[in-house]
Amino acid sequence: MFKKILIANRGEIALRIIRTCHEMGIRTVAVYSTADRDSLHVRFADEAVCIGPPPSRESYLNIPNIISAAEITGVDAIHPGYGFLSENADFSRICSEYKLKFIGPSPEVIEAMGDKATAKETMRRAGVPVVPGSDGVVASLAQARQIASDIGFPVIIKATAGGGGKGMRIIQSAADLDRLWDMARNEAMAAFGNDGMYIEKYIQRPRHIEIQVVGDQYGTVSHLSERDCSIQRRHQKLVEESPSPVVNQELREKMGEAAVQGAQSVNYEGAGTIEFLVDEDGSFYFMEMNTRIQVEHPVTEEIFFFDLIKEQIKVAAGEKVSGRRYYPNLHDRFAMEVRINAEDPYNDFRPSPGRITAFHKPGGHGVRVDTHAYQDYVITPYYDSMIGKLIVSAFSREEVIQKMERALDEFVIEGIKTTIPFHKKLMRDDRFRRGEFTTRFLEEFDFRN
Ligand code: MV4
Repeated sequence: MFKKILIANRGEIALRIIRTCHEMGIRTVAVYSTADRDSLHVRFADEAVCIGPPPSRESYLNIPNIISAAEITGVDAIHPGYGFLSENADFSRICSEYKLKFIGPSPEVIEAMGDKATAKETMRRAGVPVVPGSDGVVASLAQARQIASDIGFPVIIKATAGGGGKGMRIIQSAADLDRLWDMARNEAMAAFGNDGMYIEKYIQRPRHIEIQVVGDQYGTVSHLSERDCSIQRRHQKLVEESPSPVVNQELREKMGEAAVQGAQSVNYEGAGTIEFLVDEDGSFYFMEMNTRIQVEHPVTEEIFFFDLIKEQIKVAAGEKVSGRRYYPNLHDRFAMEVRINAEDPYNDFRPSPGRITAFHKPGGHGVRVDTHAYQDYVITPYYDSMIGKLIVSAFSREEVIQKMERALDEFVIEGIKTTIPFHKKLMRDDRFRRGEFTTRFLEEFDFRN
């Protein structure tokens, strides 16, 4: 097992990783920018190294400085968390050149899944259902027209270098396609330096349902059921839950098996997520694979009573996963996470940096708060606005929502605006309470009424 791990991240996830390392008897090294000098990850790590000024490019994305910090402190491994360098194949490759174990998959797998058309083709060959469309990237507008007329409008064109909603265009007609094709390609070139585009049938009202997987170094992949992440605003998730209100045991097993097959086909090592679109008729289609631990991993941890960060560290150190799937505890549980962002929901979710003048977290049975915030903590404008996650778990979805409402009422954050009022309103919405929502839900939800 590793003796010392460097955490190449900040905020709640850095703290989350440090906690598990210490439970495992592993020493920790934090890295921080000058904006994060007073952060809890710096306080709670055994050692801390400043890696640069506030802008991410010069600190949390600064590979030479992070590798230097790892060398100076003599760590065996680097945990990248989420965001920043977590899905950077070059970083993963450089870590191994320096004999530092990157806690995550190989650079080749990161690269293959990072190119969305390649990822889709890889999954299709492994027998995972994919949305009908082009085989890989489309060579020309003429070919795009041909495919679109074969599958029928509406279609969606996606940048192969995009992902997470970046570089996509919904196309309603042949005229739209002619008009938007070059525009979309030029945008993709400007944004990603790669203008490869692929096409698929547009699914009008899908749910976003993802399967958590963990693979070991011996070719075995296990899954830990699904998370429903359909409640999103402009591709930012706001609420995640498990089990999904629309996934029955049969669908869960089919999606789980498909995810395991897909991940196993690339010898996937580490924790990963296979994202699916689920249609109104229960058909599911591969969308993307995330090759990192995700923000919403605690939802799965709460229903399985299982530490995913510990599992990541164990498989990185060469331990085996337990089989084709993990089993939840004796009684089926339900869990839900809401993201607490320093944003003003009354003002188009505009970021709201500043000093937290009062801070009280909820507690009690089935309530978990993962946060790096505290009273007098200053939220700077340099990083993303998520300041914490409130996760509750219980034996039914109804009970989870009741508990969430209670916990939100107890949560006190003053001095900045947060998404708490939004979540309070959402929890009272009838359609949400019935579990009737798609990825379009928030387009129609006006929380001020
Ligand atoms: C789609 C789609 C409908 N049909 N693909 C958005 C993020 C990126 N991972 C892919 N996305 C979508 N792909 C087809 N063929 C709708 C979306 C989509 C979406 C997906 C999940 C959650 C929220 C979303 C919001 C808008 C669009």
